[in-house]
Amino acid sequence: MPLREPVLILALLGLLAGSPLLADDIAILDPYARASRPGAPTAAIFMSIRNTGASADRLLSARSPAAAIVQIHAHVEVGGIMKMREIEAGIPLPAGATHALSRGGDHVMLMGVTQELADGETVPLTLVFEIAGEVVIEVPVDNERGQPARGAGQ
Ligand SMILES: [Cu+2]
Repeated sequence: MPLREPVLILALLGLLAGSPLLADDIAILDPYARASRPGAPTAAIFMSIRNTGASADRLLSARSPAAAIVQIHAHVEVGGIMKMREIEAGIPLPAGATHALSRGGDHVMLMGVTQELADGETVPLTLVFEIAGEVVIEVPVDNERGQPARGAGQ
């Protein structure tokens, strides 16, 4: 496959530059972590995952030394209340698709966080894909991101 070598080089450049990250046919775009609240034992990680390959893949699981338990979560409505639920089958990634992990939607959940997640720090995260295998990224902590606007001066 003639594209193979350029993709590999891009992957190496991505690793050196930090972002975006390419590992074979998976690109991780704009990852960030956010503590549920200051000092909380839980946190969520958001990003966009792009499958740039020609075949479908699947995000199976994730792990991190920064938390005792890492799960892939979805938000589902139960009786009018949004609750988080583990996606045990993982997240399917059709060829060419981009799947957003975002506030109020799917996310990587850290439980039993072993370090306080302060702005400016990074969290190591390993994403395990069915086809692409393991993708290791450093996720910057950004507790301010995605806060709804609350008017001028606040
Ligand atoms: Cu969650």
